[in-house]
Amino acid sequence: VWAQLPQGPPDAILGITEAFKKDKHPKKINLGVGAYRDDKGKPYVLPSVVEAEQRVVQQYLDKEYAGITGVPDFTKAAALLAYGPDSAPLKEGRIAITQSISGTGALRIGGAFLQRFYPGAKAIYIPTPSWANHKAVFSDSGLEIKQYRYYNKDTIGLDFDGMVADIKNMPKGSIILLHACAHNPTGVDPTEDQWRAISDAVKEGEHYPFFDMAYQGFASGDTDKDAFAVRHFLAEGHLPCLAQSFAKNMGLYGERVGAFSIVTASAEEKVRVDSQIKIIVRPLYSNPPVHGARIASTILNDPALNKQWLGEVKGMAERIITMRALLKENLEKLGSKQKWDHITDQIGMFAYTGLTAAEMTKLAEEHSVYATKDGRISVAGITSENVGRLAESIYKIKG
Ligand code: PLP
Ligand code: TYF
Repeated sequence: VWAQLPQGPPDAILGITEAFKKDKHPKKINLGVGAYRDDKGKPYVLPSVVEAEQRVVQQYLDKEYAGITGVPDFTKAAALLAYGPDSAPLKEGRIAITQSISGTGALRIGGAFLQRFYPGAKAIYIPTPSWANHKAVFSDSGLEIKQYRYYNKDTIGLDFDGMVADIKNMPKGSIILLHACAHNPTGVDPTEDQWRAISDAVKEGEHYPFFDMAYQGFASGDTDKDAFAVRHFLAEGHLPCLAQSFAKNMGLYGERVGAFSIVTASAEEKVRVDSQIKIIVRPLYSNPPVHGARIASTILNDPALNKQWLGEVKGMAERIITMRALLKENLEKLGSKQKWDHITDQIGMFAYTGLTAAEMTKLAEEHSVYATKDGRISVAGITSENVGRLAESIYKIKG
């Protein structure tokens, strides 16, 4: 049956780990996939997660199916985390929300919902560049992919003018995907003032904002600060939708904990939106797994544990910020003639080094340092021990 089936390419990001595993170098470095590592280079299970999981297990809860939209205590708390306690739509019961298979699943439900019901063109504008999976998720949802300018490779920063001009040139009522914070892959975010201008341009065009928030807390170490864009859009009267992931900020990667929500115009509209979300989810996977959502819910709903978790998120964000500074410092100490300010200016899990694909290949082949060909490195994979060798490797290639 499959004799004619072509071999597909490996995932651009997850494929890196396979190449890394095959390398025999004793000091090889993997900066490919965006997964947090502690300063010993080990995966990190947050102490708040360990505590919450023990509490969940000790309750000997039953293993019945969750409802189609998941664990209600979790989704309520997830909405509160994103939109904030002062959010008018939240207080007025106008936010439809469902648990999802992490952030990817949330994007996929959103894609399906928009494909089925959005009254305008079935296209979505994503930034150039964007997370590699966005194109696949939305085109598999039946949406046409279009792009807007985002990154300026000359400044290794935001192409703010290009972005706003592109938003203004989109057909009225276009769907636009926005990374809420810690843009992947560039680590380049708009400032708060720039977000205000972006919100104005989106409003002017009557566009539909779709926020992808996979790193709340990871950018600044403060979950409220990282929610600025989403909350500002709401305050400005936009009615966006939102994909949330708890993979990074709770380290719950493999538990697949996320949420998809739609801000609606009224409590009555919310009920109808809810009903259609359920109809989309039912044939996709029926209902989500409960264990990870129970862990997240325990953390979010217990004030002491929540406070502890926020401290741990801050700790992860701060270690990343320290590694950025160390990498830059090491490159400068080596006498690099390049400017490396962007390494410390960028935020979140990734740094966009500005290295070309050919230079990234050299980095892997000659120095056993693995990362994506676009020059992105996962700063979370840098440690006090490997930062020196990393800087030397980059210096040998770039000067
Ligand atoms: N969106 C962005 C921008 C991401 O970087 C990621 C990856 O972590 C996701 C969504 C979704 O990831 P997950 O499905 O693991 O929550
Ligand atoms: O960009 C990253 O590295 C993370 C993790 O198919 C990831 O977002 C990468 C690829 C993928 C799923 C998750």
